[in-house]
Amino acid sequence: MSEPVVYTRETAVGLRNAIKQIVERTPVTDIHTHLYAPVFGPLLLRGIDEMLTYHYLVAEYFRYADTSYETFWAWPKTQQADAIWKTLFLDNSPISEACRGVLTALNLLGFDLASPDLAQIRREFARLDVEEHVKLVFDAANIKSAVMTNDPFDDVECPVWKAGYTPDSRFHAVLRIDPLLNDWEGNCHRLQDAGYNVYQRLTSRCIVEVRRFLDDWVKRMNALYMAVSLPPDFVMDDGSARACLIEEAVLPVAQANNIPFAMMIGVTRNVNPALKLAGDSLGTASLAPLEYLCATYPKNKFMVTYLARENQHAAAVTARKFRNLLLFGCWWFLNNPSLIEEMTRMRIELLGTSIIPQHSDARVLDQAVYKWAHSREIISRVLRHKYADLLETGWTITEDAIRRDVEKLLGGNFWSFLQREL
Ligand code: RAT
Ligand code: ZN
Repeated sequence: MSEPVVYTRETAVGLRNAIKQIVERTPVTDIHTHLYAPVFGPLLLRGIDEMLTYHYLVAEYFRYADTSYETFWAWPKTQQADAIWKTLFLDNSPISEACRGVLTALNLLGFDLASPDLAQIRREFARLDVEEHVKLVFDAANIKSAVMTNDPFDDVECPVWKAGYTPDSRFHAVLRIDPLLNDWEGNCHRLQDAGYNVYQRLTSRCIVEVRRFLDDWVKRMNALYMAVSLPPDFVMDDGSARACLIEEAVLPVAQANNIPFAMMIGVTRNVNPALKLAGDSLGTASLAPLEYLCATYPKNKFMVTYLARENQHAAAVTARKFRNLLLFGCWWFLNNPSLIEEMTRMRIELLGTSIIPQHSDARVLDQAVYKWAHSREIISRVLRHKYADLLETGWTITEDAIRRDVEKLLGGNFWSFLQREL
């Protein structure tokens, strides 16, 4: 038996490297992505052109370029990617987080960036078959498994599920229900088309059918949780179809299947429709609906992330009050080093290790590499400072304790909240 490695005030130098190594070497469960198992075919985006046309970069491109929106969208994807490369990487320094991310991903995937040749990069990506590519990225990002975002209304996705999906241990499903909750009137007919006896007025018979729909899909997908993104003005006491559906259909089905309901709160969709997917923005939300739900439904489990920086402190305080609430990730516009660091530090100060500090939200396979490289670096730094503070008190830290903490942060907390074994 080897001696346990113990760190004290005197040996603090070794601690830094130990934390870094443990954080890098601990495989992560990426709890919210827009990646898909290879069986979903074209839904799994990958390669340089997809990375360059990521909507985060499209928005940045229009900060500099005077191309009209119509012209840009009419271009084929490679032409869009060429324009973004030229504008954001060659004519300007690629120092925004989304640009830097492309470079980190390329670097860690083995490309030489000293004199980058876009055509050559394209050719090298084109050589990778999908299985090779998934393995390459999961190894480089040290991902154990990724959670997809699955839409039962998607015309490409739905037939794959219906044909009898063969589970892929690298990818888990989530039942995403934005259309149902955010526009019941506009989407009720889609349930009707699928054979559910629903109508616009949410009578108790109709609710039974919505529950049947949700339950069928949770089971078909073996969904780890149900999820929705919500606007900043989301409330539970407005008598809306959404509030009714959450209380009468989503929460009972979630409870019956022992799965959480995840709410991603604060997105204002389409503030600039000309930007398409890049046109969404954000707003500060009220914490009241979350407090109401956690308090009224103690047998339900809630996973929550807010999009506005202004909501982060209150959200962490709310998580102190309710053990059926698990905070996750630095979502979208918060996925920037300065904000990840601030949020992770603050969350750990208020909640210890009982959080999920990050998810990648990757839409393109290769992005997972940079999202995790950048976040791991920050999580290491914050932990280093927190453990150093402990050493100052005379407390000692073992490597096993660090490993335990990091495993919780990078997946353990998620799986124990779900009460599932990976
Ligand atoms: O982060 C993103 O890429 C957004 O476009 C959204 O997908 C968001 O994460 C969401 O899940 O709604
Ligand atoms: Zn997302």
